[in-house]
Amino acid sequence: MGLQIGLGSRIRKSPFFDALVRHGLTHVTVYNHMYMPGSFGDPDEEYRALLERVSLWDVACERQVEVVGPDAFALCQYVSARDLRGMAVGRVRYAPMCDHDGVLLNDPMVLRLAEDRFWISIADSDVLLWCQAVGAERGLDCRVFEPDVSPLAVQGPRADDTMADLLGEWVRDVPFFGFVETSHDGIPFVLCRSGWSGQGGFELFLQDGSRGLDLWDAVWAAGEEYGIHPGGPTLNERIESDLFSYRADCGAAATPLEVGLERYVSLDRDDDFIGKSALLAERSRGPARRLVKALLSGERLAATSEHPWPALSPGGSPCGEVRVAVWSPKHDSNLCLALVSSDVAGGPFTTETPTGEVLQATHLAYFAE
Ligand code: THG
Repeated sequence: MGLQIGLGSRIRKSPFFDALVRHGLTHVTVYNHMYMPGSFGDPDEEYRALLERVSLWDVACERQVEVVGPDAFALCQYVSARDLRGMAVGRVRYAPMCDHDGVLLNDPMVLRLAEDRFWISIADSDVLLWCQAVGAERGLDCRVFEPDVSPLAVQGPRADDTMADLLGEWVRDVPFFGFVETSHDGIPFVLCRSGWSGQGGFELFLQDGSRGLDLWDAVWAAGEEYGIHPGGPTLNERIESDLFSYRADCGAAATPLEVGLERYVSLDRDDDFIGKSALLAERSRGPARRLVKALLSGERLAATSEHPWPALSPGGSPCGEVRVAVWSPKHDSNLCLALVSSDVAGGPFTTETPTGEVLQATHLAYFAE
């Protein structure tokens, strides 16, 4: 018998979980102490459905941290490296969050539900604890908790048609990173134009965990005439589209300046935020490493490795690591993200796979630039 990993009931299941099993889920990972679906057994078809039709993803593991009360804005503003001033109700901002050393802690989307009420829609780390502690230590008057909210993503060129059939033509007017509270068949959710792909679409933030299967089935039925397919966050497409994955792309200790998130960090803000002085110092000396996107030589890679691969400079010395590597249909080549020292970044390097094969990396771009 091969390796068995016992997960048990500490790993939470989403309200959509039984629907995933019904649709033939084959690959799952763990994110924010929950199962996150990866694949239903045919990654090529999942990629095609996302680029050409419409794809349905359980992303309930993108948990919400709700901050509500008179000082809710003050807390969100202080933990965010991005300036949130001027953000209207019904709008979203992508707002990286750092620790006091300027190290990235998370890269959430922040939704403003009311003047004094926010959802911080988090990547994989325990932002709930961080925000509760920072709020309490600073004596801020607000409540910080995890609400019963579970996002479901509808992504791809036919996502608008699918959601218009389900909810009405008005959905086409929802702007990017804008949202409205709505419902279908008594199921309450926030409809937001967002999602972790470059193909467009919506996220439905389900507000009643007991109605998960009803919401999944309703979207599925509406999408059937558009060729809807089950999927999940799609590794090759998201790299092609420059979407950052916290911890997959950088490990535990990288800064937003190293990983290409500088344009989402408001270093010239006139107010203080956690990590500001460290990030200002880093900006003036220049980041030590850079996240780069590069083409990789060799046969089509089947799946990404469980471990990063060492990156070697043209002179043969260690210069960082290849964090993720995958076949890219868009580039008709293997594609990787590598975190390499700044003196090597921008040029060629090599990497050694777990089977000892040496692949040539050809620089494409600094990530997200
Ligand atoms: N949806 C929701 N929550 C999330 C994610 C999500 N939380 C975790 C993780 N994903 C956060 N990471 C990102 C990264 C990029 C984007 C969204 C979430 C994104 N970026 C756009 C871009 O780069 O073009 C726009 C950014 C901007 O202009 O402000 O969409 O996927 N609910």
